Amino acid sequence: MRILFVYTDINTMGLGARSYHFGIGILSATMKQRGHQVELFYTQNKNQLENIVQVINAFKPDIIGFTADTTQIIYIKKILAKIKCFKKSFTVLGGCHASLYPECLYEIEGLDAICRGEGEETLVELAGSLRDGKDYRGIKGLWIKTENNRVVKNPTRPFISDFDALPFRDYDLFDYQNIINSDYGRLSFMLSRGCPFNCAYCASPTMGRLQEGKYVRFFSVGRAIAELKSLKEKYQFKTVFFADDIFTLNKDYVFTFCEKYKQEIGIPFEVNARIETISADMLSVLKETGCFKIHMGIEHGNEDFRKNILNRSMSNEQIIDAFKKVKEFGIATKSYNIIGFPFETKEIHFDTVALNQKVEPDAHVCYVFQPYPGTKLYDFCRQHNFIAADVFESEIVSRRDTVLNLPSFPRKEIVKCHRNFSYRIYRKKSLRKAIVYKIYYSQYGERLIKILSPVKNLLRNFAMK
Ligand code: B12
Ligand code: SF4
Repeated sequence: MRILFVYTDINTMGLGARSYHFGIGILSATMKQRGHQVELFYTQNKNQLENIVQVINAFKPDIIGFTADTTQIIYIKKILAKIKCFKKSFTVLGGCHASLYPECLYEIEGLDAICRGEGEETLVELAGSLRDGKDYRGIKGLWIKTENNRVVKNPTRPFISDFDALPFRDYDLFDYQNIINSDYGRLSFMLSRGCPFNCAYCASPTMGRLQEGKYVRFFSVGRAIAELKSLKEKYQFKTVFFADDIFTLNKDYVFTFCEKYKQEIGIPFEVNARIETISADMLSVLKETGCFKIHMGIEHGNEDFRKNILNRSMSNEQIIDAFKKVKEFGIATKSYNIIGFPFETKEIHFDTVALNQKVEPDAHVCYVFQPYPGTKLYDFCRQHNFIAADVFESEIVSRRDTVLNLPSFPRKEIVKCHRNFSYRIYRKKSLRKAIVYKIYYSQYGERLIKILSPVKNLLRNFAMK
């Protein structure tokens, strides 16, 4: 069978960097392993959606497999409207939006099915049934449209238990060297799936409740290193970013992984960590292995708000201590922050500014809160009428603007505070950094950055000094 994957990457922030998709990477490898042919339609440009028509004409797919998070749904709808005439292809949507809001199947015209949860086995079964002319309406993991817009809702299947048995992800499908180059020579990699924590704004824990079995899984160290080695042979990269939810979750794993990584890969790397998992012995091993930056979520600087609304139990003291420890080991830090949560006020947003001023991260990001279906905070927003029912009909612009209507924190104020966030953090310590960030987050920042993307390396070095 011929499968065309569609991955739109529109209005996502970043200096023009293209992105890899781990989900499509593994689905593609799985399908190729079963003898199917695979193609990809990838775009970062909303004015080039109709280019898919040429790809469909040339490739003649039996299945068109879309992937999307909530921010991309609007573009998937537009593509489906443009390819209405290609009735011969079976259309299926997977990813976190369809998984957590399967009802979108009723709302998206031209879509035949959605996949809930992990898609490897589901897609293999679907392709096999379509090829053999078998009835596919009972395939686990799928909701399928039948006659008169009726939907068969099959249960999900358990999480994949033999995680190591998954093939190496397909990187060739993407222009992978180009992706690495567009991200400053950085290769992104994932060792795991899942997160055991339960932050109220995050889609990850909700995905964990969708299927039976063990959600948090890591590749064995041997399996992970083997895939990294194959990448090292094929591509040129200067650093590695482990994009796992929490790289530092299991101390023993980190120690064993680092030992092998140092021997067999030896390329500087950065990781995501959760405050509570930071310890001196782990930092020492990480530093020795070449870890140069650790990203940690602060998300909000007010301890009570963080505990009660975001369901994040760490104290401010723990946050300050974790950032301090990381720095003591000569490792750079990056903080993640969010503004515009339900019930937030401008006043308590300044606690986030203050905490960042205190921990002095070397880098940081601040996003405007977006409510994702399936999360606690999404339900909260609906209950309190902070968002309209048709919220997904609007373009969600790279988390620089809010879709919420909050009496406690008006939209105008949220946007203004977001634009000034970085400036406020750095103005006392480094005016140069503060000004560069002010431009980056300004109204025209995104456009300016696109224009300046050929010299983005220079800009980054200038800003980070
Ligand atoms: C790595 C990552 C990234 C990477 C890679 C992008 C990507 N889309 O994979 C980067 C850094 C580029 C990124 C960017 C963004 N991300 Co991101 N990202 C993640 C992260 C940490 C892991 C995702 C992952 O790779 N999981 C492992 C793979 C194997 O799972 P998967 O992609 O879900 O795929 C499986 C199934 O869903 C299914 N499936 C998926 N697609 C399809 C298609 C078909 C046809 C079928 C049958 C099945 C199927 O099968 C796959 C294999 O089992 C998650 C958090 C999390 N833990 O899930 C956030 C997450 C997905 N990201 C999120 C967001 C918001 C974004 C951005 C919008 C942020 C921004 N820049 O503005 C962009 C959007 C980019 C885009 N165009 O999709 C949100 C999405 C929330 C939501 N409900 O919409 C998440 C859930 C984090 C959160 N805040 O809760 N992200
Ligand atoms: S720790 Fe990170 S990945 Fe885990 S639930 Fe919280 S925000 Fe999501």
